[in-house]
Amino acid sequence: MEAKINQTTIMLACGDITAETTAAIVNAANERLAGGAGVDGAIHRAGGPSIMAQCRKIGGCPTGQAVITTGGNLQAKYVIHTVGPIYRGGNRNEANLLQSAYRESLKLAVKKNLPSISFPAISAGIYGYPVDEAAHLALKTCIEFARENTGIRLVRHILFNQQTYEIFFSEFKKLLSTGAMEAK
Ligand code: AR6
Repeated sequence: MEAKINQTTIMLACGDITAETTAAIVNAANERLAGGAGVDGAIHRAGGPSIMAQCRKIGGCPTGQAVITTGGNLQAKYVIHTVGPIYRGGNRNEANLLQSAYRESLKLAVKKNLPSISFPAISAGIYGYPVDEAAHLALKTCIEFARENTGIRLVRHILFNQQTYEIFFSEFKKLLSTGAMEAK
């Protein structure tokens, strides 16, 4: 499923983010940029040790912020490492922090003049964010960003399994039906 907002196409797809050919892929990292399981582990495995060497130099990333390294052996030229919130019930500023993680990643892509970016479902795995809420916030933030910023042509949301894809699909449809956006 995809929709075009101004100059930006926002697209949902099922798959493994390490195979993406967008200019950047986003990593759902931790504050120490120390690597881990989930998508973080997969990106470091596929990209090779040069990514971790750059992460060590950067030293860390607060929740809701984003930093950039090169993509190592990945097809994507860059990895944008962002840190989503750990879900602790929903009253600990999680929604703002999750939106900030998406927004800061998009801002970094614009700053670097990158035309395309792929996101995983940040915080929706080990960090425990309910997938429907995470999907709503992810898509809302990207739609709002595309309305207000030009430069990024393609934003892909890469969902690791069919169930997560279906949830993103349904949240995307809801958001599109409430706004004047062309969907196909
Ligand atoms: N491609 C796309 N999506 C993936 C992939 C992949 N290769 N692998 C997993 N996912 P998670 P978080 C999905 O746990 O919740 C790490 O240890 C996964 O199914 O990777 O933000 C970090 O170091 C889920 O839908 O990230 C942090 O400590 C989504 O990616 C912590 O986990 C996010 O799941 C971050 O937790």
